[in-house]
Amino acid sequence: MPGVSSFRNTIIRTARGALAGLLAGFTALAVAELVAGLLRPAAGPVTVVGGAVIDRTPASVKDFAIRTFGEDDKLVLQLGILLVSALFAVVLGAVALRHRSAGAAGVLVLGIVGAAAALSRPDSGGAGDVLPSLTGALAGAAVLYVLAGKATPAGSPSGDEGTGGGWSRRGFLTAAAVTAAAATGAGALGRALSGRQGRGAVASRNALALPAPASPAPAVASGAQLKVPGISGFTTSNREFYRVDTALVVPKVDAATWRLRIHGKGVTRPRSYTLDQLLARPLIERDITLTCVSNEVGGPYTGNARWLGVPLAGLLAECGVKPPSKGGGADQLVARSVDGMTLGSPVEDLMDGRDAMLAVGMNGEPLPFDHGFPVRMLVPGLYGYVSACKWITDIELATFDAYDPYWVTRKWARRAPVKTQSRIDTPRPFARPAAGTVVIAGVAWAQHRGITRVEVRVDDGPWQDADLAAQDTLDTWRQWSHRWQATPGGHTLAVRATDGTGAVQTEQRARTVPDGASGWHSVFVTVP
Ligand SMILES: Nc1nc2c(c(=O)[nH]1)N[C@H]1C(S)=C(S)[C@@H](COP(=O)(O)O)O[C@H]1N2
Ligand SMILES: [Mo]
Repeated sequence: MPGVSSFRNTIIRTARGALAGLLAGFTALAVAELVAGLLRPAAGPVTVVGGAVIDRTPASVKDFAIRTFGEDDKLVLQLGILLVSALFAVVLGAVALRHRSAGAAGVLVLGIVGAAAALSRPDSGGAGDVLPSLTGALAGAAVLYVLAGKATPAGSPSGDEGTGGGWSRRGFLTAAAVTAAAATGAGALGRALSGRQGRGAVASRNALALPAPASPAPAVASGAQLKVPGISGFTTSNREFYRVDTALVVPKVDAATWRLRIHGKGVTRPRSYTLDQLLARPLIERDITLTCVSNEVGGPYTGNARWLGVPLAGLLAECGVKPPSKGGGADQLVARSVDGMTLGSPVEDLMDGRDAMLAVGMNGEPLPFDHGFPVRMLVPGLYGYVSACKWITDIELATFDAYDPYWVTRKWARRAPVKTQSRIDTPRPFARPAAGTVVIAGVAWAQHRGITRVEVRVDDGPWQDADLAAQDTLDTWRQWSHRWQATPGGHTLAVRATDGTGAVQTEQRARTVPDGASGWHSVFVTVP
């Protein structure tokens, strides 16, 4: 029965083609991982392509990703890249059954795309960064070429080159198994090597003893932390602190070789600092609440920590920088990180007496790698994207007219002071509290202006003053609570804050783009 056997052969061929493609793709990524592990982990194809995708993602899509996947957004992106690669691999496998060289060439083209992405990264390590993608692609192309030749069942017409016809099932499966094993080994070795490269950085962090501050933070005001179950902790632990950045691989910077360069417009004494030189200066310790501009009304991207750092204003003055109001020519400070991120802050704000700092410590320990080890910037009152550069390595004085940093080229505002906001932490949305006394509580923030009043409204009732916890400093959030006599039924609870300038939190709803969300946070609960 020739019809049935040719149908069966087609199925076998297709399955083998798909498997050959997937193995070729797997080999390419594994070999690339190995080469990246030997040279520079940040040059691996998934990392560079992921970084290139992040940089080209429109603000609205990025916002959607943060909203939908939260801090798992990077994992989702990496899985997406792997899924798309797998689809390409299956297609190239099918192509290779007919034209072995065309399939192999397809793998090489993908390698070139990876190499181009590597070169386009702002933190590119130079021409060598193309090697992981190109070597991986060569290995993948070779695997596809060989396996496609073995994929054609014995006794059926073979592909264009013809030489592969007649390979037995055992021949194909053996070759596939050997490839899979070799690629797995290469990938695992690559991972191990990448891990080893961060070891100097980890050791430098472990060895870092933070000096005592010349100006310690006063003890957290007693009464700043309410004893209400479900309210945010006044101090956010390093483990709980939100993380927002574009880094697919968290930069592991060795403190021993790290330098901070200060230069640019109006810098009469440009210079470069080592970490030891910064640590030898008088340090300040301050409680500061950091908020992300991508935080939705009621969202989680805000946290409060005790930071230790070098006052930035003094450092800038030492380099000859003057604020615009005192005749300085630069109105924008551009901070650059080791991974090529750029953030721009108003020089006037940095030198107006607030505790803008180059932070080295967070809640009593060196900065965690996730939060910018060894040094990050922090400016009370400004959203993170215009101030809080992590893994900072370069400060350039410039003007807002002359230069747009990373987020500004992506539709976010040049200047972005934190908007006055408040959040209901408890009860949770759709909670079912029992009738009687229910404590409504949460946090409110208006960094550097302070919170003077918080009001709560139940349904269409009047705004009622909440009880305010002690204000720690103007730069921290403030807790509040309100005892509500809950009656059966569905209720909408809303909150609004007033800041130190007397401004009441606006009801006007605004999206996070371009300069931060606004509106009142409300929570719907049902009292059974
Ligand atoms: N190098 C670098 N620094 C960065 C970012 C980044 O993507 N890369 N993101 C900024 C943003 S948008 C915010 S809100 C804060 C978040 O700091 P955290 O992750 O320590 O909470 O870091 C800022 N600093
Ligand atoms: Mo942010």
